[in-house]
Amino acid sequence: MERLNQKLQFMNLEQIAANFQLEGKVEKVEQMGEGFINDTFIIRTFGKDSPDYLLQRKNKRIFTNVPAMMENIQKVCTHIKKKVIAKNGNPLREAMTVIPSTDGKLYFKDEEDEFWAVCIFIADTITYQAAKTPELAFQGGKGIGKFQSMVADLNEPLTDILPGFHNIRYRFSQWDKVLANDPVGRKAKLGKEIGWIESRREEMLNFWKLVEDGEIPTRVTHNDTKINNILFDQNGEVLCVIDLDTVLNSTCLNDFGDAMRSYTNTGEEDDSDLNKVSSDIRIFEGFTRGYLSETIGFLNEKELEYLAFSAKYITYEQVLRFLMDYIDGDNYYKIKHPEHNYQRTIAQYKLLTSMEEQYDEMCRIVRAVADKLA
Ligand code: GN1
Ligand code: MG
Repeated sequence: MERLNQKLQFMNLEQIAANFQLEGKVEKVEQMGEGFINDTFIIRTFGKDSPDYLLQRKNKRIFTNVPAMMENIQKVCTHIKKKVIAKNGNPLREAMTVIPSTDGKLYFKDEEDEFWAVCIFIADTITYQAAKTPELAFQGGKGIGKFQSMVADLNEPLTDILPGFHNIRYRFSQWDKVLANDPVGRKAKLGKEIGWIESRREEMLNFWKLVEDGEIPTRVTHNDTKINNILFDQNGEVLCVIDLDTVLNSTCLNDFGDAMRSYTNTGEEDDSDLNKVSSDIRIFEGFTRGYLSETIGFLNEKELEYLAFSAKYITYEQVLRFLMDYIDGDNYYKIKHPEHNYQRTIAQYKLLTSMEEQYDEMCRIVRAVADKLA
């Protein structure tokens, strides 16, 4: 029975794939990855003449305007491709390629109103779940920096498909509502953890005020710069930044901070052994060197001043988001067990405190790297 269900699902996926302008004949469709948000599959085609493809069912509860999201992605990819071509690069490998549906849209909407999108699967690449060496972090930093510098002159407007995504003022408005409702009665036992959030509220809002006031500028940014969203080539260099669902206008600092949240963590994002979790300053330094080597030319003085802070900011935001989802009854992130969001919360909090302990050193590193490049 299990096998039969699998087969049925498999057949449905093939039918979904048939709605896109694919080259070659589909061999099979397989599940891929373990994203927290979307469902991802790989479409294998027969033979070497046609590429394989990534097929994604976009989470429409989170992405409430998939057509606008796909438009954003297309604008960014088209822009990057032009730059890659100008440098004699390979636009099919150094940029994502969105495949239109058979009726010429950037997505396909199925009978159940689910949204699907396809892009070319870039073969022969390497992805990492963690940055084990400063050298890898350096390359990752270059990759994100290069991405930001390539899209810095994108003039076409992007739709704000996730209003308030890394905006802590917006996150607090959600937080306050969830805590007031306490829908599954979890709040009472979480006094200490709620205190972690409240004791830093003002510090975080003070930072965000600089963004609101324009002292820290808003640019085109990726907003989900975890290391597994970067494709490396066989030489260990960054080929392409993927997972562009969250490309938005925001501050570059969020991309830096989110990368530091994932790259520098010596444990897992949801590690059950807190002793394994800490922020590795050597990785921070490696990434900073790579990142600033690509961005020093356009970042302003305030951005440099707050670069190290952004690591704390995004890690704090992630603690808040996981804890908020736990209090809310686990509606946002996919979970593997009932306490998963709580486990993620405390692991990310451990990471945050590790960053706080090393914050002066992080600031010193940013300054030293920037001065050297200036
Ligand atoms: C989500 O889908 P994924 O795993 O790349 C989330 C990020 C979080 C991350 C936590 C749209 O990213 O913001 O940082 O999980 N994406 C969205 O690992 O909420
Ligand atoms: Mg991802």
